[in-house]
Amino acid sequence: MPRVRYVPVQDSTRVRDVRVAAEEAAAEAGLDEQRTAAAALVATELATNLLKHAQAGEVVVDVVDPPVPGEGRPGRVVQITALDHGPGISDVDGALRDGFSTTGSLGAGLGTCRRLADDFALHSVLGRGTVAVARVGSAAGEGSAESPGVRAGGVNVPFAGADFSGDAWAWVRSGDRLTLMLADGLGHGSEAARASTAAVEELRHWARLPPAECLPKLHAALAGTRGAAVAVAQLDTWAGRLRFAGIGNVTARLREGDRWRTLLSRPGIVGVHRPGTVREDEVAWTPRSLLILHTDGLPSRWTPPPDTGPPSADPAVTAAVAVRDAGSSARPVRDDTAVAVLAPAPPDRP
Ligand SMILES: [Mn+2]
Repeated sequence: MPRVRYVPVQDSTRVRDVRVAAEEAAAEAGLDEQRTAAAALVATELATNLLKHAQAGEVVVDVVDPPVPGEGRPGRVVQITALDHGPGISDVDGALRDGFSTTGSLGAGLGTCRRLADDFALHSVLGRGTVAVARVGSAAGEGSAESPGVRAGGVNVPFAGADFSGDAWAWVRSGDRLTLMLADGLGHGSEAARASTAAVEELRHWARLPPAECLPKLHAALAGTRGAAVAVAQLDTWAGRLRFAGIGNVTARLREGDRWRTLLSRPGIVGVHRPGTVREDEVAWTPRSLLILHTDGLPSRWTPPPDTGPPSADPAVTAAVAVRDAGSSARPVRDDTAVAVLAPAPPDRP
């Protein structure tokens, strides 16, 4: 079962823990020595930067599917997400230049992160904090040969800093069909993770099926586990249509222009109790659309704030901002929290 590594960073002793987490994730992802070193350096820099700019924050290190998935290949990319509630960075472009440092530290700098990582995105709002996401895969630029015009990404935060998250997301491709799935294993901890991991593994066999046909396959595969709530969204890039089906309590929000629409799941528990019929929604997907799936670690009534996005922002950044800002309200988090985002690729992307 894949681990999710969550490291709160309150002082410099935790920087080493973040580096070790990145090295462990790199080993899990099968990265070579050079890419492992790159992941370790990026992780060290992001953790150091948290202390420098915000005094404290959190780093999540995870092995994820790449934002543009290859045909039939499982994700083997180390994702390092740093979140803080600090004062924010006033000069984001400047902070991304090599050699830029606001405090004269000897850190490699965020410019180095951007150079070493396959993807690097920084979101900073003065007074609210900073989110940085870096992905390091086996080779820079791999898989970017043909862009389907859409990207997906997510963030998974285990409850109480546990080794495993009961939530899991996956992003797979079959021809023109790209499928984003978010599963919430019942409860939390390793047994919940076993259920959601089974859903991820089974999904990889059925990437060509529409969501309503995929869910019964997942239901069969999850028999004997605790079961999971599962939402499946599938974009047909050729037709520009998004199909959605879900069973259980995973929330799906679709931005259509200026409003958010909720895509409804059926009651049930995949692997335990399946509704007789699984209804599938089909909606148009445009370059202004944005889809956010989240588990019940976020309040089910949470509404994405008006400044969510923009749609072309890195989907994992949008997910991380949602986790940070929705989780910072008065309501204490009592469960694993995962958010997965489907977003149009920026038009100017090379
Ligand atoms: Mn849950």
